[in-house]
Amino acid sequence: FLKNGATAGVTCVPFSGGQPKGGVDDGPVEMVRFGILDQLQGMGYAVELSAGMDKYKTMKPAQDPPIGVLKNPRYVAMAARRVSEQVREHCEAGRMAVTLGGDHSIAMGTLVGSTAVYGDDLCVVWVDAHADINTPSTTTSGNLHGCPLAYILGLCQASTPSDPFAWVPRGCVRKDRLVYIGLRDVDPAEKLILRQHGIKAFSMHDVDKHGIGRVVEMALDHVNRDRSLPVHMSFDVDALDPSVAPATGTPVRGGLTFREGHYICEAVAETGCLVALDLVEVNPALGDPESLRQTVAVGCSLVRCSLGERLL
Ligand code: NNH
Ligand code: MN
Ligand code: MN
Ligand code: MN
Repeated sequence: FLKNGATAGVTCVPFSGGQPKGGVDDGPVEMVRFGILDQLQGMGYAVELSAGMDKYKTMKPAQDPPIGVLKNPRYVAMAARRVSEQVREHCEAGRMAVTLGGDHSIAMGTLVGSTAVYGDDLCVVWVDAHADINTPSTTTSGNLHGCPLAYILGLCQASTPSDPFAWVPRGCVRKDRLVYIGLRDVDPAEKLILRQHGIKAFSMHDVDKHGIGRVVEMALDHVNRDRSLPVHMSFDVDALDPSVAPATGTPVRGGLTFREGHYICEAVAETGCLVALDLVEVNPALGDPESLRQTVAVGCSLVRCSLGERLL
């Protein structure tokens, strides 16, 4: 799919409006400071960086009252819309779209961007402790980073003209082309949604039972049996165990080990099908300097592995 697989189109999204904790907006700059762009160049990629990352901080609307329970709805929608345009440009140009967050609400944008180019052939591998599939009516937190997939899959009510998310093409990702790995903190209403819509998910229980090798194989078999379709991987760093990635807003114990996380990335890279990658929820403001360094380092390392860095 990649006309020029050797170019990485990187979009930095310093955005935290999809959840209440500050600091996750500094995730991208910390990963850049750690050297992710040079590292990708060192691997042989040309790096094309989206312009205007400062805009995300200044685009916050003066007035953004909650809509129902949803917090910062206009801000989240504006930021995600901008992300969608930047990711679409990278995909159109045949680049590997790499998006560094930021909280996970920005995935609404990355998926609109990638599906605009790859259509409903696009497969989504969502690596997360959480399912991020709450609708505006099921979310109890009102945090939009817990909702992106409900919009993308078209599980929310039809949009009204005043809906800030009216630009999101409902159902741009097919339910049978989404698969989860790493789940362990799923809200009761989300469990119902997954069951009702037959959405495939591999929880940490499945990782324990089958081993990560078999789980990734089964996950890819589900969405992309012939390994012929384009894949977008959205990796929430909280999928990793908090001992591996402590600096994140909603850590949940019992997560992926360092190697399990990397194995997923290596195995997806090996298929040659990856066209877009999100690495989100790195929050440098949480924890001591060593937790920060460790989390930023593992985030960069997951990106490199997903883009084909090999152990040997
Ligand atoms: N499900 C919860 C919610 O809707 C938590 C979501 N938090 C995340 N998702 N970090 O990845 O608010
Ligand atoms: Mn998430
Ligand atoms: Mn099609
Ligand atoms: Mn999460």
